[in-house]
Amino acid sequence: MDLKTKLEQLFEENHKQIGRTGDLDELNQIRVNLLGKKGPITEVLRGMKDLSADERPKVGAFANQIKSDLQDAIAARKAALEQAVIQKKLAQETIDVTLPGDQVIAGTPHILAQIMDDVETYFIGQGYQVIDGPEVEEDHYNFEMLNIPKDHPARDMQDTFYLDSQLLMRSQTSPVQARTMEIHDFTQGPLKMISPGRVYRRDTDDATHSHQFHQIEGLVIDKHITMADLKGTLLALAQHVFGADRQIRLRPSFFPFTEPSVEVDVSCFRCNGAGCPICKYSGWIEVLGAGMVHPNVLNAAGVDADAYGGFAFGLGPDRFAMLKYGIDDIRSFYQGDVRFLSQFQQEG
Ligand code: FA5
Repeated sequence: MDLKTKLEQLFEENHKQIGRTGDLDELNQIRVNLLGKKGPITEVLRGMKDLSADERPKVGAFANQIKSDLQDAIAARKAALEQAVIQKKLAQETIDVTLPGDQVIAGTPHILAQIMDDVETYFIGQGYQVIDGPEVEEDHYNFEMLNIPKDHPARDMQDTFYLDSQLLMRSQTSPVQARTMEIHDFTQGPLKMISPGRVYRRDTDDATHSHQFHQIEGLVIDKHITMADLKGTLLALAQHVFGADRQIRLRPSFFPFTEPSVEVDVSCFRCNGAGCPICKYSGWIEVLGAGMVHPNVLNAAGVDADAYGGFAFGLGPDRFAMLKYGIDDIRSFYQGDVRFLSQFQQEG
């Protein structure tokens, strides 16, 4: 076979192969095999030395033309394959902007946390400190410092979880007042504090009782504090939580750590005092306990009861939330049912 026919054949075979390949690596391999130093074209060019002087330039020009055509074919195929890769990638990355977006469900603080935050923020604005205390408490602070010695019948008012003879799960937030009074330096000014937190009682769970619930304790100790200060403080609190039109009334009660002691009712925010199922047709709803701090409690904490006095109150945020939002079962707060809890989106 003469060189020209050989070159034509080479062109035919390889041009077809270049057109057929769908793979960039394979195309590169074809290029190396075909045009490389040991490739068939170089081989043909080497054979030109045996040609006559007349034929050599013709075959040389033809060989160069074949080589150049094949190079062009490889470059064109390479460009087409690279373009195909880009198109494939673009197709995979296509975003359908008409698809509905994923719904992001934002959490919200628990309704009890919201009520407690609100009451805390309110009292901070009135110059009160917020003070924490331990939930595992000593009998000494939970009862004895609060004028409830061992075997005193008042202990029956709060059925308590004991851990041993001295340690218990606190049954009220009042021990925090005892702890704080004991260390407060009254020469530096009055004591105004609230203490929010969890408390525990051996109450049987039902719609209005939980064995674990929350309280917010309030305490003010200074010279010349009167029952009028207590009443004004609680009226302003009731109006803040339950609405500006609310009134309060104090009824005599008993707590060992306050004397006199009162139960505080707020005028019904549903019926405005006219009578409805929420206030059991009395026009009033009981919301908290309070009183003037008993001199025995002041003395036990080392505070001079002749020079200082004050008031204290203890409210149940669980009951506040039930009243405010018309929730009829306290257990709803503790069951973690998102359908219930997500109703109370935080405002603002
Ligand atoms: C006390 O615990 C007093 N330490 C409050 C106090 C403080 C009075 C300072 C005077 C001065 P009492 O046992 O009434 O009081 O509880 C206070 C509030 O806790 C109640 O008004 C009620 O809202 C809430 N509470 C009591 N027991 C439960 C319970 N088992 N489940 C849910 N809330 C309760």
